[in-house]
Amino acid sequence: MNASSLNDLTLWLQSQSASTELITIIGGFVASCIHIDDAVQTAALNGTNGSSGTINVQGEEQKELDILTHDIVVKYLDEFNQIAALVSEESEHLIVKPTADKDAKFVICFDPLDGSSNIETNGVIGTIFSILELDQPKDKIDTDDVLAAANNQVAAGYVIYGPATILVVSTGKSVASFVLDKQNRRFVAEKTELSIVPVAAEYAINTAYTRFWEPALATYVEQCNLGKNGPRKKDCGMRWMGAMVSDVHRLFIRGGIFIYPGMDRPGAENGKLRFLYEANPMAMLVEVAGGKALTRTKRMLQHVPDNIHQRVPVVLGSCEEVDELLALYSS
Ligand code: P6P
Repeated sequence: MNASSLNDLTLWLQSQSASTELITIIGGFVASCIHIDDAVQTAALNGTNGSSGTINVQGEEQKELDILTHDIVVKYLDEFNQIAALVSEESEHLIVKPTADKDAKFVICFDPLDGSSNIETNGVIGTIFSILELDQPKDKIDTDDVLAAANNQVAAGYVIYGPATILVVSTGKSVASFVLDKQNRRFVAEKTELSIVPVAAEYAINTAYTRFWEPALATYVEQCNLGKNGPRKKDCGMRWMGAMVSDVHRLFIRGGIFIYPGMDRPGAENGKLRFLYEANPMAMLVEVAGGKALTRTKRMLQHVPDNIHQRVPVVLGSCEEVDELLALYSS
C-alpha cells in the first residue's frame, strides 16, 4: 500500500520502527476496539448495559458488556496468527490460539472493558492492552511462558470511551494519541510525544479506604489536603473516576498521581489492579512519557508476576508526586 492509503496509526507505528508483524497485530486489536465502541455506544439502547448475573475469575460481577467486549476481541483476533495466546480479565485461563503459526511469538493481555461499574451510570470506560513478545516460539505455550515474557512488553495502550473515543499507544519510543473518526471508522492522529509533567497538584485515590492504608500513604494524602498551609505549600485537587483508563489519561493531559494501594483489608493486600493487563501496560505508557510507575516502592516494569491475574499495588504519575510519596515510605 502506498503511504496515502495507510492509516495514521500504521504510519506512526512505522515511524517508531515497529516490525510489520507488531504493526499488524496492534492494528487488529485497535480495529476490534472500533467494534467495542459501537457496543458501548448502543448498550443503553439495546439494553445490554446491565449485569450478566455471572461472577468472573476476579470474583467481580460481570456486566453483559464485559462478556460482549471480550468476545469481540477474541473473535476479531482469531485471524491474526502471529498471536500465540491471549490473557483476558474475563477468562480464568490462558486462551491458546489453535490457529497460531508455529513461529507465533506474541501474547496479548487485555482488559476488554475497564471500569465497567461506570456503564450504568454512563461514566467513562475503556479497553487496556499489553503485547508481550516470547523469547522464542513455543510448541505448546502455557502460563509459565507468558509470565516469563511479562517484562518483554513490546507495546501497550488503551482506548478510552468518553465524549471522544481516544487511543493512546506506545511501542517504547514515544506515546501518541489518536481520535476515532466514527464516520470513517478510523483513528486519526491527535498528539505525538505525549508527556507527563514532572510537577502537578492533583491526586487520584479512593479515599473511602483511608482506614486500610499504610501510615506513609495516609500522611501523603493528608499533606496534599492541607494545601498551601501545609508542608506541600500548594493546594491540591482530587479526582477519582472509578475507571483506571480515565484517571491515567488525565496524567497525560495535566499530570498528577494515580494510586491503588495494597491495603490492610482481607483480599486487598495487593490492591485490586491486575499486573498483566492493567498495571504493566499503564506503567509502560507512563514511563515512556517521562512519569514514574511503581508497585508500592519498586519499579513496576521489573515486577515478575506469579499468575496471569495477579494483583499489584499501583502508583503512577508525575515524578515529583511519586517521589514525595516514596520519601514518606522510606522515612
Ligand atoms: P474502586 C474498575 O473496576 C477498576 O478495576 C479500575 O479501573 C478502577 O481504577 C478501580 O477498579 C476502581 O476501584 O475500589 O474505587 O471501585
